[in-house]
This record gives sequence, C-alpha cells and structure tokens, in this order.
Amino acid sequence: MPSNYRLTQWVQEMARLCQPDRIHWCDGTKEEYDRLMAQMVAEGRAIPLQKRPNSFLFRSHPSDVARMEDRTFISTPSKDDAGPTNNWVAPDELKAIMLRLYEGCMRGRTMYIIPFSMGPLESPMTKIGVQITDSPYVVCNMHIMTRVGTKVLRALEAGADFVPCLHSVGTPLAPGQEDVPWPCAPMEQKYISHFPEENLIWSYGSGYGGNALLGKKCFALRIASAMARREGWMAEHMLILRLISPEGHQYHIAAAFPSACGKTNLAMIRPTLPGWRAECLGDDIAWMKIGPDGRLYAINPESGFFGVAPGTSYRTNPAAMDTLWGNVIFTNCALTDDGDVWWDRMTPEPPPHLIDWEGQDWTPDRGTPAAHPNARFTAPTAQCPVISPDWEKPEGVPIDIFIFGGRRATMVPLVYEAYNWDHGVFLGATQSSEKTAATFGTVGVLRRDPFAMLPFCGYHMGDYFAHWLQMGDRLGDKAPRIFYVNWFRKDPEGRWLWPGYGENSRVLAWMCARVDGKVGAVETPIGLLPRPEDLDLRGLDMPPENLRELLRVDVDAWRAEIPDIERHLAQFGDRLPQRLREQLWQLQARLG
Ligand code: OXD
Ligand code: MN
Repeated sequence: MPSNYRLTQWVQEMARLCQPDRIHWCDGTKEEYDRLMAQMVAEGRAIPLQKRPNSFLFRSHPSDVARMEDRTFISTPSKDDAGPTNNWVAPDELKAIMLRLYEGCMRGRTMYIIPFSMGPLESPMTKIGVQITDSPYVVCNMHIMTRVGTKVLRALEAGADFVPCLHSVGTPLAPGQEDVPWPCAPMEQKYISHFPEENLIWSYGSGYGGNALLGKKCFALRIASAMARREGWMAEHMLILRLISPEGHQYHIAAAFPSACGKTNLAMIRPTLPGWRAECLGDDIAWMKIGPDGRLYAINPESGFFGVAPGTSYRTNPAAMDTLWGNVIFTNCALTDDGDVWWDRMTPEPPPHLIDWEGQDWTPDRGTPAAHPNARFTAPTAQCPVISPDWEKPEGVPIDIFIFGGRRATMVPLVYEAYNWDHGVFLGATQSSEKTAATFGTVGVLRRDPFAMLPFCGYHMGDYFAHWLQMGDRLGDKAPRIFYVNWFRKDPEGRWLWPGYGENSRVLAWMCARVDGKVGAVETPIGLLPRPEDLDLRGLDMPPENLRELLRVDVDAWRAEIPDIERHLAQFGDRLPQRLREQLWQLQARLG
C-alpha cells in the first residue's frame, strides 16, 4: 500500500463500503495482465484467438453493449450548472442512491486498485487517476488504454493529485455462488456519475467501454472538460493527425466528429495525394494547452484505441487492421471456425460459418449482424503502423487546423472555412449529423452534437461555448484555423458524390494551403469555399458535375435550416454567449 494519505484513506473507505474478499494493487506489468487473462480464460469468460498472438475475445451481456447516455449523470450542486444537455441529480441524492448500491457490492470478488496516468508521465499536461474496480476485464483494458503501474504510484507517493474513479459491475457473489461470464446490474441500477466540483467519478452496474474504463470518457472528457474550463485549457473529443507536405512541412490537425463519421479512419488516413504523408497521434481525445510561444499544443491522453470494429477493413482503414495483429482485446466480435475474429464488412464476403457475438451458430442467411454493431477492439496505440514518432512528446504538438463535421446527405458542402474564430465556434456549436444505424434513434434524423461533445461535456454547454470564445481571445492570431467538412454528400439517386477515405487528403491539403496563405477562397453566405480549381484532384476520376455539386451553397436550403439552428441555440438560454447570437444574425444577413 502506498504512502499517499488521501489515497490510502479513500481505498480503505471504499473497501469498507464494497466489502471485497481481496484487494489487489495493480502494477501494470505484463505478468499481471497475463495472469488475469489466464484466469479469465480458465473461467470461460475470455476466448484466446488461435490466429492472433496474445489476443482474446469477450462476449458481453446483451443488455450491456454500449455507453448509456440516459444513465450518465453530471451531478453539480445546482441543476443549472449541468445545463440542458446533461442528466442531473443533486449530489447528495445521487450519492445516497449509489451508496446503497455500493454497499457490499464486491462480496466474493477482488477489488483491484489501478493507478493510471492520462498522458505520458513526463508531460506537464498529464493527470493521474486511480480506478477501483471489481472487473479483471476492466483491469486488462485499462492496461492498454492508459499508462498503469508503479511509476504512477511513485508519483502519487511524491504527492501528485489524482481523480478517484470508483467502479463496480454491481454483482456481488454469495459464498459458493458461481459467477456469470459477464456480470452487470439491471438497467435501472446502472449509474455513470460525475461530480465535477470534487473531480470524482462513481460508476455502477456496467462493465462495457466508456461506462467502465473510467479514464476515457468519464475522466479525460467529462471531468477533464470541467477542470480545463477552471484551469484555462481544453479537453476535446478530437483525433490528432500530422500531415506532411511533399516539401516536408508539418501541419497538425485536430478534428471533432460525432460517432459513425469516420474519426478513426481520418486519424489513420493514407493520403492518396502524391507526395503527402500522414501520421496518427490520437483517434479520440485531445488535451490542449497554450504553450510558451502562444500556440495551442495537444497531447493524446490515452495509450490505446478502443475502436468500433464493424466496418473496419483493409479498404477503409488498413492501418487499423495492421494495428490489430496481436495483443488485442476484442469484445462482441464474431468468432471464426479457425480461431480468429470477424465483423461485418471486414471482408467483402462473410465466412460461411461463424459463432456470433451472442455465442450462437451463424451463417450468412441468418440476416442478423454476426458481430454487435458496437463491437470493439482494444489495441495499443504504439502498434499502429502510422503512429507518429512524436505521439508521446511531453509538450504535445502545435495545432494548426481544427475540423468539425458531420454526416449530411444533402446541403452541407464538402468543405468550407470559418471567417474567423467566433464564426468557427458557431460552426462547432451548431455541428450536425444524420443518425446512422450505429447510433440510437431513427436513421436519417438530424442530431445537433456541438463539438461532438454532447454526451461528454461535464458542465453547461453554453459555458463551454464561452470557454471556446475565451480560448480564442487568448490565442489571438496564433489560433488554429477552423474548417467544416462533410464527406458524406449523396446525389438524388443515393450515390456518394465524394470517394472519401484517403482521397480526403485532397481537402486537407487545401486547408494547409489556406494556413500558408497560398490559395484563395470564395466568400459565400456560410463561409469560405475553395473554387473547383483550388482542390488538387489529379488522378481522381470524378465527374466535374460532382465537384460543382459538392462545392455549391444552396442558399434556400440553408435559409430553411435556420429555424432548427435557432431552436438548438435557444435551449442554452442566457448562457448562450452573445457573440454566438451575433454569428447567427450575421449568417441570416448573409443568406439574405
Ligand atoms: C467512443 C465514442 O467510443 O465516441 O469513442 O462513443
Ligand atoms: Mn469517441
């Protein structure tokens, strides 16, 4: 047990509450990982894969397959401070409910204490957390997703602050009671709770993904966004990418997209534009701080990818496929007869026989997805073949370009640039995407997901917009340029107008030329657009009418969208910054 008084007190208190049979302090070593995996294999919870070294398949309970936004709470003393987009219960009330649930919840189980850091320990931007959990599956995932171990413990002993993260699957075992393969609590007992004023996370009842790996969405986004506002930095739901021009210039891009818009694909893009190269620095979260030179520097606080498997293939994302050669935890993928994983669209044709994610025999005529649509891989970032050599640089990388975007079949052009920072913040604040089958809700319905942070902002979204405006004021002329993209335009027959994937490098190259002041742009009511000749389309076989359509601003359609934007912004009431209201008026005036 370490000699950090606050830590030992907290662990002892939680142990008295949860009443585990054993306590294990995690050291983050390979031996620890191997031992826990071997134990889970012996218990029948994990299936070792013959085809991928040191890789395992898990199947969750069918009721515990994704993040649960309606069971996620931002518990600030005043409801107003959580804002209209978060679920709220008063801290005292929520704690009373959860304390009753936690009481004795780890009976018959081991309580694991995981000291972890978000970010490389040497970085001034790094923050430490300690997760308590009763799930060995969570421990192994945390080994990959965060930096776990004695080095972190030493930092804690030296007095480092930490965010306490309490997690239980909520399934105590009576003496002699046999465990189930995926323990979790019923839906109404699941709580993913955040107490931003105390930097505290309490999660109960789910063992899956962001509900249970508390370093990711709970700490690195919800709690960190509230910390970042207080401390003057940014915690964003963004990939980080380095683009290198044929002349060797480096450009750093951070991009925010809602789920199912190809974030991981863009993070690992293979540019088709001759001479251009790309390196990945992160696929999900960026922590950014103004550096000594006044520019904005980003680190990726994670050390693993927790990626959606279905749709990932050598066609869509070869770098991701190559990352998955070994040392991977797969969850809710299908199992092949020769001991590998498979998911929908991994190969053009499915194998003739599989065991599906629910453990049932599966053949293509079944008509059901073989893997769950939210099946995941947990893989070490370092294994990505296009990972940047600078991905763990303690000071981070200087961001030149922010990109927002979404999935819109009509109206929204391929790319446009914001007129200025305030306009860019307006674009982020009104970001929209059509729902796909991978997200809950009706397919095709528009969802506004500001900065792709709707489920992840740990405080009032209106105040979050104000924080973005303030960061822009501090950055001044060193602020990144802001762009909006839509890779997903379709023609009236439903065919894609833009090929996407590696070809998106052509759009990124235009952004870099804008940053360098090397290329012009056309002023339109919605922003600055490239002329068709400004995009380098050499070698791309695309009908000219597609390009014209992709770069057309349909003024009538935009006018018709204004009421929805107004409704969306109105929900933030008097916490909506006046400067964003002015952006709306300016847009209306430009649309005429
Ligand atoms: C994720 C998400 O899992 O954004 O990264 O849902
Ligand atoms: Mn994400």
